[in-house]
Amino acid sequence: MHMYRSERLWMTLGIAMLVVFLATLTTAALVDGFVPPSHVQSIDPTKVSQTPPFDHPGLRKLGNGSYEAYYVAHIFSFDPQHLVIPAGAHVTFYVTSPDVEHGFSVPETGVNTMVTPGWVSTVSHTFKTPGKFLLVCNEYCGAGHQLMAGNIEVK
Ligand SMILES: [Cu+2]
Repeated sequence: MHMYRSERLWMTLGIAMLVVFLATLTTAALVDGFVPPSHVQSIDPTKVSQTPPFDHPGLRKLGNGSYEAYYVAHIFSFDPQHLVIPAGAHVTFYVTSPDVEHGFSVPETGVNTMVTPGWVSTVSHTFKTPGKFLLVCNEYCGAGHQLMAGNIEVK
């Protein structure tokens, strides 16, 4: 099969770019530990209020300075609205929604995830210094979206 030199060149460039992108993706996944933003844990969105541990959202102590925080994001508030955690705590947030798509963001901390009905989103952060952090929904979720906020107090 005859191929022009320019065809061969472009095909080589295309394959080389593909190899570079796959190598970057593989390196990010294996070396840097990057994973898709959403956890693979699923939940029936119609039964969130009856499904443990989301039937009693809040903070759970695991020991060794680690905590789990279970949140339900619904129109137009977070449950719990206010969370108090000790300084230095490593908190893993588990967030779900029984209604529509929401956002879960704690500015200045890197805690930021989408909350999709039917799925449990997970994000972790170590709160090193005391202070009061705002928790906001950063996905437009309806007419009361601007009211959807809470706070996290680190003592
Ligand atoms: Cu919202």
